[in-house]
Amino acid sequence: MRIGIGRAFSARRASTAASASRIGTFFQDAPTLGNQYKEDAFLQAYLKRTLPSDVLADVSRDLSSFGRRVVFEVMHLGRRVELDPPRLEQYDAWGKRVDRVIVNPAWNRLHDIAAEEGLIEIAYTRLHGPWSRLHQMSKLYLFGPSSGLYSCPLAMTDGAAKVIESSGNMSLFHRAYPHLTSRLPENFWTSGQWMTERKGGSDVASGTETVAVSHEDGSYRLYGYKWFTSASDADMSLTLARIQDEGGQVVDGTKGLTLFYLETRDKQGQLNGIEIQKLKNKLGTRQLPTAEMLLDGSVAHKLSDVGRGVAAISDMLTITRLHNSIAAVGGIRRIVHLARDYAKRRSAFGGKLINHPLHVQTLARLELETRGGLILTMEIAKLLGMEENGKGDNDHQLLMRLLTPLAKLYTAKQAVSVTSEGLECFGGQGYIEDTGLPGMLRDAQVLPIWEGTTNVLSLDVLRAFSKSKGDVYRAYCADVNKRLALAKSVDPLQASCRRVQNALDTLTAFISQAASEHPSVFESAARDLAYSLARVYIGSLLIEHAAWSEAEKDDIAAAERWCRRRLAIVVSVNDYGDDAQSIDKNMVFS
Ligand code: UCC
Repeated sequence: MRIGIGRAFSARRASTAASASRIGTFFQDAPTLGNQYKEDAFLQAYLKRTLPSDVLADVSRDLSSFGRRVVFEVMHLGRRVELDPPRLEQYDAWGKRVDRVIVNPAWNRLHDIAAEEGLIEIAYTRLHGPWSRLHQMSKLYLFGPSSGLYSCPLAMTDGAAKVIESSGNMSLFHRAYPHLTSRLPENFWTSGQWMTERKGGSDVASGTETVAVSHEDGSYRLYGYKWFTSASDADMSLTLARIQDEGGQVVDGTKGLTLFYLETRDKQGQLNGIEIQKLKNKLGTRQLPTAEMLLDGSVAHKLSDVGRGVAAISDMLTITRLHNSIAAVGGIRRIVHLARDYAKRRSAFGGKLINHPLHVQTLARLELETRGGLILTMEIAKLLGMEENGKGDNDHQLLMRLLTPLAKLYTAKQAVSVTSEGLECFGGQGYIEDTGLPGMLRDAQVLPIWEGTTNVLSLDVLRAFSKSKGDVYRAYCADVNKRLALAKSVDPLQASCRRVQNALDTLTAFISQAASEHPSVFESAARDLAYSLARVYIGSLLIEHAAWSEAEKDDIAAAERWCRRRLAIVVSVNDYGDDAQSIDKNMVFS
């Protein structure tokens, strides 16, 4: 702004020197951030309520120190990688093809910090047993919005560690897993997840054309074109390909896909049969070296059974979708913190923003969304931690299967709308690049797209229903009812419990009617159904939090507001039947 005014002024009166009296003496205070753990009362309360006290003491100590580090060190590195995005050097000065991705040194520093802080290791060393995932996800939540998208390679690294750990492939386990889970920067590897080819990244079964040719030493050579490879500077990757038989034939569809492991460079540091064709020119996430890659004989190792590639990579997607949710809520927490601080500094219409009820109401709505998204995401982290430490039961698994796509689709969409509203809280400054705010909106926009779009994930919710023959919903209802039963005796929460119960009844009636009379409506109802499931579940989680003996008044108010304004959307199957579908078509295409 200041620069803009100065320029306009000097263009009109080139001979007059700029002076304080002309530019004015007022400058708006920038928002500032303090320790991101200590400023997050809701996260602290959630962890206090959930973790055993000895674990809480350790975790809080770590988060307090990291909450400071993300603001005073990580955030500056994140800003540097945003301002100096990666570039591709394809040829050296003598014309030799080198395909080097040049990154700002801050990107490498973020790699080292991720290792030092154990952002992956915590989940696998399992020092805090079933609570280790909550510890890890809390750190990632603090890290994400400062990290210049280093959170993306970490998501894939975590997913790869999980797949390798559960694969039973001991040679890869000994080779790669110690690197993926290392706290030593010099040993720490990141992984890619190369799923998307030119035909698209949603319908992986028909879009994957990469072929794998077996080699006499038992390895494979991959040939294909990967269209979106996030973090192309990764040390290794998991990717899908179709194994060619001796006649050069492959099996089409899901059954033809196998999961492979490959390292991106050989022992001499040369690319492993990989050509980086170009870096993608993206709306946001410009910090990430996302590339198009040609695999031309890349040495790879089979990681799943033949034809089980989609099922195997789904384990990776479960982890990366959880990371996506944590990145979404971390991002909205950050914009809310910035807007909250700004409201105490900025004056307009005769008073600070904090004294304008409409502005504060807007912030309160953003805060409520942040709490809802966080509590949902943390619940999945909790379930995952239990499962990984032998404390989970069948219902935990069913719940996780359902809640993972729900949280991903719900938090990602909210990240875009909350970030957009958050920018508005800064007026014109929210639109100015130098503030760093617009990048937050650009980066949020990827969250509903990668790792499965909103509709793909809504269909994944239906897949979870049908694969489990409705058991995911049975586990879901039991879990919601358990929470309501605990909170029903808490006087101020009774109305909220009733609302959640009513919404659950509506959902159950809808699902039963659709299943018995109109199964064809499920596809067009999938998105509304998913939203309803997410919102009802969040309602029950906020009620549980508010029923805690140490809950604050605002926790009760948050549960009450959520349950009064945000529950189920699906009501009638008629809204999704043939008539509705034909109206949709006419409205759009007439
Ligand atoms: O890779 C990308 C960018 C990387 C960047 C990472 C950033 C991380 C976040 C960072 C935060 C800062 S983008 C790639 C985006 N693409 C996707 O996410 C794929 C989206 N499409 C789907 O999810 C589809 O639903 C497919 C591909 C899974 C559907 O394929 P099919 O062929 O129709 O699958 P089927 O036949 O339904 O399932 C095949 C098997 C079944 O197992 P079996 O055979 O035992 O019955 C399914 O049950 O896979 C199983 N399966 C699953 N299992 C499918 N989906 C799941 C699931 N979600 N969980 C468990």
